[in-house]
Amino acid sequence: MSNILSVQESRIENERKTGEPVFLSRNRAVKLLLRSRNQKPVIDIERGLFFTESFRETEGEPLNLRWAKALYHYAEKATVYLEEDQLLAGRAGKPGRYGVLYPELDGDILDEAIRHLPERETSPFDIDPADAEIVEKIISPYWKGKTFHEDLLTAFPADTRRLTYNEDGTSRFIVNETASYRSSIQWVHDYEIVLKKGISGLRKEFAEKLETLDPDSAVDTMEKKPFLEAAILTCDAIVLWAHRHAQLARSYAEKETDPDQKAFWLRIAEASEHVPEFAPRSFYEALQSQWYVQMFSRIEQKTGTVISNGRMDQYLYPYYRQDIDAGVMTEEDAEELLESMWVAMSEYVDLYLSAAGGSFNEGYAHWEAVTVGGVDRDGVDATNELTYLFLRSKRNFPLNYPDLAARVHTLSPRRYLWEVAETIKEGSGFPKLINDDEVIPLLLAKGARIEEANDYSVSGCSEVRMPNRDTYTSPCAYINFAAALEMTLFHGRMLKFGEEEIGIDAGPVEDFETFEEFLEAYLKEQRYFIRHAFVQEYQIIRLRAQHFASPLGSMLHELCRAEYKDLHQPVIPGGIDLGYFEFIGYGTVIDSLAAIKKYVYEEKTVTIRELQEAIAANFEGREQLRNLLKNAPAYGNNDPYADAIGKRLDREALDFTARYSKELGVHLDLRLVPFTSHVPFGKVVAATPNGRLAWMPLSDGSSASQGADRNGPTAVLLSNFATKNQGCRDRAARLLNVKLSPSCVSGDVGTEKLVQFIQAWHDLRLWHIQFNVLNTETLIEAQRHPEQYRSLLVRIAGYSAYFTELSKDLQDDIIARTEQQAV
Ligand code: 8X3
Repeated sequence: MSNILSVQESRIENERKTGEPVFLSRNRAVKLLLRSRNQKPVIDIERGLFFTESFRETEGEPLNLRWAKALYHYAEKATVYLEEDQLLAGRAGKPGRYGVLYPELDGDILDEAIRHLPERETSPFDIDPADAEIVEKIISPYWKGKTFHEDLLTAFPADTRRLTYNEDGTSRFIVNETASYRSSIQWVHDYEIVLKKGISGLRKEFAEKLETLDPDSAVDTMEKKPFLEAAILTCDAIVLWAHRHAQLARSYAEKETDPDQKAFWLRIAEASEHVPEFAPRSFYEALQSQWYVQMFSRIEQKTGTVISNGRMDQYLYPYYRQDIDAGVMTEEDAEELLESMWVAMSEYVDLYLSAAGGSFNEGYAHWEAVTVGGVDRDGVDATNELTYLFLRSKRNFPLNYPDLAARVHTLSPRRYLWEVAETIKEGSGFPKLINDDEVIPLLLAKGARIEEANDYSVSGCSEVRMPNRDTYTSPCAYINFAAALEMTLFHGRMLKFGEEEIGIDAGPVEDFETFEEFLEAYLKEQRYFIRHAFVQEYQIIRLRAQHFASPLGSMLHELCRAEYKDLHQPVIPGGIDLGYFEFIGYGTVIDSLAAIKKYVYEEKTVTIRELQEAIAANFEGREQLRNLLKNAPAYGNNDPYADAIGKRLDREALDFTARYSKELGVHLDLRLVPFTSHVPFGKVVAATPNGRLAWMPLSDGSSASQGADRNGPTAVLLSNFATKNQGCRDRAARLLNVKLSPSCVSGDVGTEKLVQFIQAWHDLRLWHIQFNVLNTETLIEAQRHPEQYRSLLVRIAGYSAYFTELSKDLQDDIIARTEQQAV
C-alpha cells in the first residue's frame, strides 16, 4: 500500500493498532455515536401501527384531514425517547439505528417482507417477534387492497408494464419507476418560518382564516376547510409531541441525583416546552426546533432521499451569532450540538421493503442534505463562521451524516475553497460540491425569481430545491439505456428475458451500412423508453394524490397555504415542478456506440453479427475482440470522437422532454444521477460492445465507465463539459464521481492542486462533483477483513456509506473506479 494515507485511512490504521476509536471531537455525541455505529437497524412499528389505527377510524373523510388525525394519534400515543448524552430530543423509534413503517405505501408486501428483512443481503433490519406479530395480525391486513403500490401495479398499459415489471410485479430494472417504494422525494421545508413565527404563530393564522370561510361556498367547504383543519391539527400534533418530550425530561430530572445530569434533563424540558411552538431564544433551541420539524416530517411520510435540511449555515446563523456575541455559547458548544444532530440523523434509517428500493439505496442511504456556502438571496457570498464550523465538524466527526453539500460560486472566498479541499482530503467523501453558476441560471430559465434561485438548497444526491417555490415531490423514472442498446442489437429482446419482445424492433441492424443508421435505431429505442417513463409519470402524478397527503409539508409551503392545496396534488398554481428522468449507463452506452462506430462502420473489422455472437457468449473465447473493443475511444478522456456521441444522446433526450413535459405540466428534466441503480441495472444487461462483461454494473452518473478514463481527472471534466447541451433548459443534475489517491493531494501543495481542480470544475459550469480520497488497496483490505474496517466511509452516488455494509457487487464497483494519481 502507498505510504501516503488519507486522514480517514490513518485514523482506521490507528484504530486497528490500538483497538480504540479515534475522534478529534471528544464530547457527548461521540459516546452516542459509538453506541449505534454499525449496529444492525431494528424496525420500529409504532408509526405504522398508529397510522393504521387512526386510518381505520377516519374512512371517508378528506385525505389531508385523515393524515393530520393520524399524526395527532401518533403524537399522543407513540413512545417518547430521551437518551443520556443526546442533546436533541425527537426520534421516531427505538434506541440505536431504526427504521419505521409506512404501510399506506407498500403495506401489501409488508408481512412477506418482514420475514426476509433480517437476513437479506443488502440493508438488513431486525424485528422483534412480538412486533412482527402485530404487523401480521393488525397492520398488514388493514392495508392489503388499499396501498399505493397495488394501485400502481395495475395502472400502466401493457407495453409500459412490460418495460417496468416482471410477471410477479417485481422490478425489471429497465424503465424503473421509483414511486412504488417512496411516497415523495426531496423536499426543503421553509424552516425559517417556523423559527420566526413558531408553530403557534402559524396556527393562529390558520385559525383566523378558518373563521373567515364562507359556509355557502363549496370550495371553502370542500377544499379550504379541510386544509385549514388539517394544518391546525398538525400544529397541535407537533407541539404535543414536543411537550411529551418535555414531560418525560422533567420526570427524569425529578429522579436525577447527579446535578449535571439533572441540568441536562431540565434544559431539554425547557427547550421542548418552548420550541417548535414559539420562536427559539438560542442557537440550541433553534436546532431543537428544526429537528422536531424534520423528524415529524419523517413520521408524516416516506420521503425517499429525505426532506432536505436546507441551508443550515444561513437560517441558523443569527442564533449562532447572538449566542457567541453574548458569551453564552462557545464554538465548541455549538459543534457539540451539531454533532448531536448528526448522530440523530444517522440513527433514523430509511427502510425499503422491496428489492428494488433496497438495491437502489445500498448502505442504508437516506441522505440528510445540509447545504453550506454559496451566494445569498442578493447574490453576495453567504459564507459565515457557521459555514466553517460545519466543515470543521465534518473533519472532526467522521460519520455518514449529514450529507454535507458545499455550494461553490465565482466569488467563493479562498479560505472557503481551502477548507472545502481540506475536508475532502479527510477522505470520507464530504462535502459534495454543487455549482451555483450552473444551477442558478437553470432555475431562472425554469421561471424562478432571482432571489429564489440564489437561495436554493441541495437535496438528495445532487438535486436542488427552492423553499416555497418547488411543488413537485414525485419520485420519477430511472431508465436503463444500456438495455435500450441491447434491445437495438437484438430486435427488442434481451438475453436475460429470452424470447419476450420487451422493447421495439428498431430495424434490421445486421443490414445497416452506416453508423448513422445504427445510431438512429438506438435513438428510436431510447425514445421508446423515455416515452414509457412519461406514461408512468402521468399515472403516478394522478395516483399519488389519491393515496398520500402531507399536511405538515403543505403548511410549511407558501404556495400551498395560499392555494389551500396539499403538496401531493398534481398542480399547485405558481409552483415550479422540478421532475426528472434518469439516464443510467451513460458512459457504458457512449463507449459501446463509439466502439461500434469505429470497428463496425469505419474500420469494418467487426460485424454486427460477430458482436451479437460475442455478447451472447459473454466474450468467452473472444478475448481478442473484447480487448479491441475496450480500446475504442471512450467517454471521460476529452476525446471528441466519443464525446460527440454523448452530446447527441443527451440532446435527443432533452428534445424529447422539451416537447412532452409541457403537456404534463412538469419539468421532467434529464438527469444523470444513479443512486446505486447502476448495479441492479447492470445485472439485467448482457455484455456490452465496450467490452463490459454481462451482469456487471453500468457506468454511474456522468462518470466514465469503470477504468475507461485514462487521461486523468481533468479530461473527465472536459468530457463532461463537451457532452452537455448548454443551451437546453430541461436538464438537471449530472453526478460526477472522482477517486483520488491520497498521495496526489498530500500536503499544502496537494490542497492547492485540489483547490485549482475545483476551480476548473466550477469554471466548466459542471453541476456536481464528489471525491473518494483513498487508496484502492484499503478497499481491497476492507473486503478481506471487514471486521477491521467497520468505520470506513466511502462516497457512493451522492452519499457516503460504510463500505462494509455494501453488497460485494457495489464494493467491487467502487474498487473498479479509476484511482486518479494526479490532479
Ligand atoms: C437521489 C436520486 O431519485 O431521489 O438524489 O432524486 S432521487
